[in-house]
Amino acid sequence: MFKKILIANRGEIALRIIRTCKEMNIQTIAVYSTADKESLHVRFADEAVCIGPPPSRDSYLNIPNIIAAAEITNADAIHPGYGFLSENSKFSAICAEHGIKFIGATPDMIDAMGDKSNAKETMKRAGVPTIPGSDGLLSDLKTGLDIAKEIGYPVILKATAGGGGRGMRIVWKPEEFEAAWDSARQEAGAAFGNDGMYLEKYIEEPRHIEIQIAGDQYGKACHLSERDCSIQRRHQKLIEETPSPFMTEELREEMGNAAIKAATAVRYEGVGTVEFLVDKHRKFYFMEMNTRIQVEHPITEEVINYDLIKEQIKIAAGIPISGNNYFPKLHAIECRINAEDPYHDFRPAPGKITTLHVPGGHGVRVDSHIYAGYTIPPNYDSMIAKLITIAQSREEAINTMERALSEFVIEGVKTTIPFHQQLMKNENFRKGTYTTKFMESFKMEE
Ligand code: MV4
Repeated sequence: MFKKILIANRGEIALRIIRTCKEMNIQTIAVYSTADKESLHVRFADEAVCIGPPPSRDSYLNIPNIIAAAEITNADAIHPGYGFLSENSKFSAICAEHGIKFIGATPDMIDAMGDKSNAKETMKRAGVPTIPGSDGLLSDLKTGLDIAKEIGYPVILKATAGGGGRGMRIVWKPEEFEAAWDSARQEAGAAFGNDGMYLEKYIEEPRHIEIQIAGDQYGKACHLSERDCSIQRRHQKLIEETPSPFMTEELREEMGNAAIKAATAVRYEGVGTVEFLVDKHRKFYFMEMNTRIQVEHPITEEVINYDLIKEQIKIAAGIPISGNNYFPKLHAIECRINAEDPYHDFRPAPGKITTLHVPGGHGVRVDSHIYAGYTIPPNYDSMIAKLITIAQSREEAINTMERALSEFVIEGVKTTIPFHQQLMKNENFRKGTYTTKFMESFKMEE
């Protein structure tokens, strides 16, 4: 087992990783930017190394500085958390070259899944359902138009290097195709330095349901059930829950098996997520595969009683997985509490937290790095806490969430707590009938 792990991240996820390391008797090294000098991850780790000034590209994305920090402290592994360098194939390769175990995917795997068209073709060959569309990249506009005519409108153009919805265009009729093609390619080229595009039938009002998987170094893989992440705004998830209110035992079995097929086909090592779009007929299609731990992992941990960070570390250390699939025994919901003003287009609201009261009691978990007197820097993600409730049923988990939200006091900055309070009262949310379109019609009441 590793003796020392460097955590190449900040905020709540850095704390989350340190907590598991402590329980596993593994020494921890925090890295921090000058903006994070007073952060809890710096205080909770055994050692801490400053890696640069506030901008991410100079600190949490600064590969030479992070590798230097790992070398001077004798780290034998690096945990990248989510975001930052977690899906950076160069970083994964550089860690390997330095004899440091990257607790995440291999460079080849990151590249294979990071190229969305390639990932889709790989999954199609493995027998995982994919959305009808082009076979690989579109060579030119004419081919795109021909395929669109064949599969029928609406269609969606997607950048193969895409992410966060960038370089994506829905095309409702042939007359709109050329303009969409030009602008999507231009956007993708500028954002990713890669303007490769592929085409799919557009699925209207789908649900985003993802399957948590784990694979070990010996080719074995299992699934750990689903998370429903359909409630998003501008490709940012606001709330996640498991089980999905849309799920049936039969569908879970089918999607779980498809996810295992996906993981086994690429000999996936580590924990990962296979994202699916599910249409109103409960037909599901591969969308993307994430090769990192995700923000919303705690809801899965809570319903199956399983430490996913511990599993990541064990897999990286060469310990085989049991191979059992896990099914939810409870219901869990996560509300992402962001320092944003939900009454003004969710605009970021960094600043100093003057008063803090964190909810507790039965069925409540809070993963957060904030404290009274903490100043949220403007340089990073606005998520400041994850409020997770766990209960025997969905209705009870919602009731616990309402109770926990009412106890949560954060003063000094605006937060998304009022949004979540209104969401818990929303009829569509309570019925569980929401889709990825939900936030387009949601309006905050004053
Ligand atoms: C789609 C789609 C409908 N049909 N593909 C959004 C980001 C990227 N991961 C893929 N996305 C979508 N792909 C087809 N063929 C709708 C979306 C989509 C979406 C998906 C999941 C969660 C929220 C979303 C919001 C808008 C669009």
